[in-house]
Amino acid sequence: MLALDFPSRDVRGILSELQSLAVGVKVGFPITLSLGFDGVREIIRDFPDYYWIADYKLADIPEVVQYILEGLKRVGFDASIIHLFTGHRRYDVGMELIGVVAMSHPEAKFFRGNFEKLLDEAELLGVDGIVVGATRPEMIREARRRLPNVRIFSPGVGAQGAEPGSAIAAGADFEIVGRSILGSENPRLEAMRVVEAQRGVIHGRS
Ligand code: 3DU
Repeated sequence: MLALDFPSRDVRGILSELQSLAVGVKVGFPITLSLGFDGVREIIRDFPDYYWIADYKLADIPEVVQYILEGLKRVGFDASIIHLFTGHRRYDVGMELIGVVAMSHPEAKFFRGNFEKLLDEAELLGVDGIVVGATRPEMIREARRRLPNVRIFSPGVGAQGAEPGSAIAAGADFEIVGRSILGSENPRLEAMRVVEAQRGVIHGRS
């Protein structure tokens, strides 16, 4: 999946080029600040085959989260990322929910002590997916054991150091890649490299 953070190039061109290589696109504040929600809505409308994830990492009281989720659904998103540490009620939005359990960046030290509790919260809330950083393969393995039916999304591949395919090898369902593709001279070629590494894992070649 592509993390479409920085609109350094022609966004539509990149989305067209990656259609056969990426199954989803994650959109957050960086690109929304430049395109606005109307711009994001138009892009989602023009590329309906991607699984569109709203990554605004929601962390608020349930009434506010419910209201925001309804708005994001109207923008056209298929799923939304929420923080789990705030605690939640069940939401009625017709949209998949993905809870943050363990972030990939080195500064994310608080996730280590709270990992088990956040997994408990993900289970209690019945989320469809969780985020576990690709740089933390031992946590991916543990999350896969604990929540066998929940999809695991792993950012941190490429720019943050995790090798393409490594999170999938540990049990993740999807790897999320941003800068190493967006910042590349040839995004399609870079995405092919990632997909080829993932295929290698799936076919047991690595
Ligand atoms: O490092 P990259 O450029 O490949 O981008 C990673 C993306 O994943 C980026 O959009 C960042 O916001 C997101 N992310 C998480 O959601 C959670 C993490 O633990 C790490 C990155």
